Amino acid sequence: MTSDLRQRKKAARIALPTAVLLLIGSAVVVQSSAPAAAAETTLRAAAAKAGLFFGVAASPNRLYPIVGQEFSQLTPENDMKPDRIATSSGGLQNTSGADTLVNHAQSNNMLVRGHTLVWHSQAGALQGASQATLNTFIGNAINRWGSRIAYWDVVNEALEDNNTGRRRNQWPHTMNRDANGDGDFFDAGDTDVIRDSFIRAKQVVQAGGLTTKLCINDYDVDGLTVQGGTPNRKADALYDIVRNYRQYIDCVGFQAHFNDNPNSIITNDLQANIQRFADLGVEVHITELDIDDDLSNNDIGTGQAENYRKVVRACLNVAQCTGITVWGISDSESWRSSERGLLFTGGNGSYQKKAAYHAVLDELNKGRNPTAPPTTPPVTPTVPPTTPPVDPTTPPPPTTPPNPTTGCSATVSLDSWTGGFVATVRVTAGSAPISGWSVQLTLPSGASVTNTWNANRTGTSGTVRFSNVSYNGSVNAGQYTEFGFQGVGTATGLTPVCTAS
Ligand code: 9MR
Repeated sequence: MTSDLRQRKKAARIALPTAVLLLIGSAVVVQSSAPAAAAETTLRAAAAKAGLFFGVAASPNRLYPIVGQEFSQLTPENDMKPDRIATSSGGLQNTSGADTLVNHAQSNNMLVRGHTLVWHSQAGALQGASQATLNTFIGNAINRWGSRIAYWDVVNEALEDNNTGRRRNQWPHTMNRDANGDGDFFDAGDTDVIRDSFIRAKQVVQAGGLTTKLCINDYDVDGLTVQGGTPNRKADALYDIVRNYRQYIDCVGFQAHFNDNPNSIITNDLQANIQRFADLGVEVHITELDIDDDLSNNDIGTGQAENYRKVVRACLNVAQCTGITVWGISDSESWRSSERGLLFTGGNGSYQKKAAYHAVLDELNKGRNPTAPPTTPPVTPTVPPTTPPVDPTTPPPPTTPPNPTTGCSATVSLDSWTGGFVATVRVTAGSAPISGWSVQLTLPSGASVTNTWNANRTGTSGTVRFSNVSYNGSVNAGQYTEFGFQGVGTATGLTPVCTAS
């Protein structure tokens, strides 16, 4: 990041006791209609219950117990960057730190985000490399860890600072060519390092039968607007990239390094921006979250804890926002320690929870959409059930309506357009907790699935089966989790059948 992005105004801070902050937070809570469940006491458990991961950036020398206890996803903060692992010919070197992190994640049942393959900064021996060499590196890096990496940042920070909406003009973007001069790099004759890197990554994933999802990641792309209401052109440019290359891009990372730079503040339209990317059918992640503790010119919230709460809530309110990662454990061990932007104080394995931690945990425990009505509200009969209108074309209701006391049930809501659809499936546990689930449904002829989030999938057309991923299999009694899929064709009359394990 450039130094102008690090400019901070340091106003005097008013320390509020944690308990007061929590009281302020709880005063605005609208209770969910779902039965109250015991609050989870770790970030990873609370997030899992809400159907998302909660992760942390980590280094091999800081793999303290807290990493596996509080977090369900790990991003190597520096150990998978090209300057660490790439040779000038696109080979791999010095992978021991990355290996340690991947192994640690695996043994603690954490997802891994690979960070990062193509980046103008920290390029090391790849600085100035050709697309062919980048492609070699992309293949080597993806294949080394295979499906042990759930998400890879294929391209990082491709867009310029200062809200211009332009690509960077330093390598590797100097390889870009706008053949017809129309101002974009999306045309057939254009050369685009973003497109070509994603095409290569997708080839590698498909050739290896990997489950790894491919992401583009950037900062200052969080809101629809920046300070003062100006459109966020950097976010708009990212949106255009994802829309144009949707077939290769599975996920989008909003870094979310919030500070006092006018382009780096938290705006009220964060959720709407997450939603518009989600509507393209990609997963959205908050990938590098930290929030300056005296952010003074933000549009929403006043204190750090409240700002954390707002960011977590914006993600929770969009089903395809499937994970939040904080960029380090504690303030003193952070890249921006002077802004005290994280959830813990302390260091070297001994950490103390901040008000921001409690706010995040509390917000996660509320789950997704606590104030929204159910997407498929139950139909309330307007006539007494003892005198139902007789309709000879309608079969009689079952004499023993299904009312499972255990197991799970599933409902689906559809968002359709000409030629395509997005389905959101809600899996609800019966009166007993479940530790895993699968949902089977049959798509009409001509419809097929092109993308899935929050679930593993078998099949793309006809009868398709979905099952939980590592972080959303456990659902408490009466609670629900959601997954989604996008498809082509028309999907009507879907009847999901849920089986619990
Ligand atoms: O936190 C990282 C810091 O330790 C490194 O010195 C720096 C340079 O590699 O990168 C920091 O992480 C950056 C991330 O890789 C990309 N987005 C911005 C992050 C903070 O600068």
